[in-house]
This record gives sequence, C-alpha cells and structure tokens, in this order.
Amino acid sequence: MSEVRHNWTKEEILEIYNKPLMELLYDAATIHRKQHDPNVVQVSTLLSIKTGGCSEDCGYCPQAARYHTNVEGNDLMTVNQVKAQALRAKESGSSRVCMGAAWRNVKDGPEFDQVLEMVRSINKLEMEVCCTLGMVTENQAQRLAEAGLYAYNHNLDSSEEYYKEVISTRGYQDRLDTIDNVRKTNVTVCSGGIIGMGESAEDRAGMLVALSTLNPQPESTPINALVAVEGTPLEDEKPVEIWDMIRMVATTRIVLPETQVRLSAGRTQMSREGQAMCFFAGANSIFAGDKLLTTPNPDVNEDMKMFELLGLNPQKPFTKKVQPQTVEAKDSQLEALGEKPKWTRPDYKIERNEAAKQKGKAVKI
Ligand code: SAM
Ligand code: DTB
Ligand code: SF4
Repeated sequence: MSEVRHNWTKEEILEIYNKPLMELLYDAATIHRKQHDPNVVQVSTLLSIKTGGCSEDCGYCPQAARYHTNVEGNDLMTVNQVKAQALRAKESGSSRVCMGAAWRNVKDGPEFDQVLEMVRSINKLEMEVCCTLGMVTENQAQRLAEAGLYAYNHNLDSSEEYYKEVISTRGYQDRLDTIDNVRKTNVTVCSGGIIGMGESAEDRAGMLVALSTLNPQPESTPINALVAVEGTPLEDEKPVEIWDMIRMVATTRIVLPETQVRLSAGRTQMSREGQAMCFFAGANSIFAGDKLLTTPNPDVNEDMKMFELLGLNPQKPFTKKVQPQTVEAKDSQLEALGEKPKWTRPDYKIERNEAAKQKGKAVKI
C-alpha cells in the first residue's frame, strides 16, 4: 500500500503536473497498478431526476435558470421511472446509478422523501446508488445513508481562488461543509472538478490540494472536461486539449492514490486512443449512457466495444465497500429536522455571468 498524503503543496503538485509526459505516465501507472486492478473500470450511469430551473449561477451549468440555454426544466421523476432506467443500466453493465437534481440544496418534504424511495429501490437492485442533489445537512445525509445510499457527489470544481470567478451564489466553504456532513455518515464521498473553464495549471493544482487534504480522501473523483454549452457564461471556452486531460488524470492518480478517478464529462470529444491514455494514467471509472445530465455522452455499445478492444472489464458493484442496508421509510429511526444547510452568499459580481444573464434578456425582447 502506498502512503496516502494529506499535506501536498501546490508547488509539489504543479511539479508533477508539468513533468515530461512519459515520466508522468510511468509514475501514475505505477501507483495505479499498486492500488487497483488496471484492467477493471467502474461504470456509472447518470440519471437527471430533476432537470433545469436551478437558482444558482454556476458559470458552466446549462441548468441554471438565469442563463438562456436549450435545457427544458422537468419535474422530479417518479420512483417507477427511475427504477426502470436503473434496470436498463444494470443490464448494460453499469454497477452504479448517479441521480442528479438541479437543486441548490435538499429541502425536507415530499420530494426528498421520493428521492429516498428512489435510493431504496435502486439499492434493492444490488447496484451502488449515488446522488448529487446540492447542499445537504448532516440529518439529510443520515437519512440518505439510512435509505441505502452508497455515494454522494459534490464537486469542489476548481481551486478556491478560481471558484470565485465561476460562481457568485455560494462559497467554497459551503461545498466543504456538505462534504463534511456526508463524511459523518457511512456514505462514501465523490468529489472532483472541471478543467477547461479558463483556469490556470495553478488552479488545477489548487483543486487537487483541496481534495487531497480531505481526510479521508474522497473515494471517487470525477474529472470533467467542460462541455461549453451555448447560453452559459463559459460558452466560448476552448475545448480541453487531450494532453491536459491526461496530465490532470495522472496527477490526480498520484495525489489521490486510492481514489477511483472518473473520466467524466467531455468524452464525446476524446478519441479511443486519448481515453486509453487516460486509463493508463490511472482513470478507472467512466460515466456511461448516451446522456450525461443534459448533454451527450458516447453510446453505451461504443463504450463496450472500447472496453473489449482495451481488454477492460466493468467493475462489479460493492467491490470496494459492502452494500449498505436499506431501512424502509416505515421503520426509519430518523425524522426530518426541517433544517436548511447553512450557506454563504458572497454575491461578488462575475462580469461574464451577468453578461450571460443579460444576453438572454436582450434576445427575449
Ligand atoms: N446541483 C448539484 C450541484 O451543483 O452539486 C448537482 C448537479 S451538478 C450538474 C453536478 C456537477 O456537474 C457540477 O458540480 C459540475 O462539476 C458538473 N457539471 C455541470 N455542468 C457541467 C458542464 N457543462 N461541463 C462539465 N461538467 C459540468
Ligand atoms: C460529475 O462530476 N459530472 C457529472 C456528475 N458529476 C453529476 C455531470 C456532468 C454534467 C455535464 C453537463 C450536463 O450534461 O448537463
Ligand atoms: Fe444548479 Fe448544480 Fe447547475 Fe450549479 S451545477 S446551476 S447548483 S444544477
């Protein structure tokens, strides 16, 4: 077992990120095969259970109500719809379902109760269940755990410094607080970020400092390449170079040796060769299914062909941690406390976010 370090400095991480590529790949691949089976890749299926209409101003997100994208807002899916989709995902080789909701935070009430039922029904299918619902209180995290949740996704997205250039409706500490609330339960933490938002290599390293300092480190870390969606403040960002993705994956693997590193948004732009290099550099998870939340993702059959070509096998559910037990709603020991997660509203003005909001208005008139 290699030692997990929680005291990486930005300078050390930058030095790794900027190494000659062959050395970086060799170092990352060496750590990867010490900790993980290099021929096994975990497959997660994303399901947008509540799409669009979000009150936050995340500059990358097509689901923020204030930007004028083509995303149509939908009501929360039913438990039966979700169960049917989860079954399809299981049949196609996926071991995890990740349910996403375009919410700033979870609110106690009938909609959250419905999500808890979704968690119960997927856990009963013997699949790992992940949710990404925005901020949660400790009580809400406990209720998710009791329903049988395996993982909670809450990304740090960038360095603390660059976060301020992307989101004005909440602060970095709010993200850390939710992660902390999840950590107090037996639900695993999934946290990572996005590259290609105009951030520097220092910011990428800064995000990895923040993730590696978490103790324990997240059990999984998605690395997303920005999907630049028309109407969002980041619509004009240049596509991420594959070399940047490979370097980011390799560096993540080195500083988070035990984590499952997930090759996330942006795979439609990557060749098989590019993705193969990411797997060699230590990525050992993907999001599968023809859609991410609102944007396209490679076809499942194409992904399975790629797995065959590369000799990769999908990871079985509960390989890393035993299946959580589900407590039925009627037997629950926990009641809703009706608390709201505490969050800050720094409200600094981000020019490009303001401009994207105004642009929409101008078009409407
Ligand atoms: N509302 C919840 C939240 O913000 O935590 C959950 C859903 S949100 C869509 C989950 C994550 O998706 C974000 O933290 C971000 O990392 C990623 N994401 C959103 N839009 C993206 C985009 N256009 N390109 C890449 N990643 C994106
Ligand atoms: C994560 O890190 N990436 C996923 C998942 N966690 C929720 C979401 C990617 C969203 C990409 C843009 C979209 O499809 O809306
Ligand atoms: Fe809302 Fe999440 Fe999108 Fe931010 S990333 S606008 S919180 S759905």
